[in-house]
Amino acid sequence: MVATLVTLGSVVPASADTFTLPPLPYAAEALAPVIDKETMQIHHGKHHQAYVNNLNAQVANFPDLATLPLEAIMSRVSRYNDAVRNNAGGHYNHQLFWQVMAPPGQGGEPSVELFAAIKRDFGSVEAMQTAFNQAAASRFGSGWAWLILDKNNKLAITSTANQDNPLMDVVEVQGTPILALDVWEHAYYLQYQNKRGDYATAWWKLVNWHKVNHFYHIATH
Ligand code: MN3
Repeated sequence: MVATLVTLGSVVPASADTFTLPPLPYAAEALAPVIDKETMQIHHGKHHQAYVNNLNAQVANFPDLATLPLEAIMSRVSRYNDAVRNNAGGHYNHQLFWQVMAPPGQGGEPSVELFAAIKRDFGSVEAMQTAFNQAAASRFGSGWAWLILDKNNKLAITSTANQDNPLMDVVEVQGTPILALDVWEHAYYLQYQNKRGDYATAWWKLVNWHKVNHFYHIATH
């Protein structure tokens, strides 16, 4: 007796996933010696991939996730569950984080326009960096430090817990992020162990000012 083959009318290919992991904009080893290759491989390939997978799993519960830009999901994140908040946040935050870093020596410097705004709002680049590192150091547990353009079009430093970010309608200080630092232990522990401050200080060697300048320009025009 010949078995009857049952074929599905349509097969949804894997590429139909709403959210996908973008490739790193540089090789995993390119940020060494500030961030080592293994940390980058695990952080991007395992952690960021998990946020993408877990966010895709929520599309069945909230079909509008498939139709909205990530930034729009953030601005109305209070409508969803914690899984969307954590994983859409994780996806957005890491996409930004990879972009605002470059191999040491390749990141350029603040544009004339951004430099003037930093001077206006913090006094100097060094004072801004000190405030940023203070925010990174004082964030209890897991989270992020941010340089944002706030609702008054001024630059401000803030930090958020877990995978929250300043675009979310659930956070205290809202604004447009132009620079982000991941201070979860998974971002630095292999190389820096418990020395989060050393990681934050060294990380400035990686800042991709070309991108930060661009994000500032977009946010202000
Ligand atoms: Mn991370």
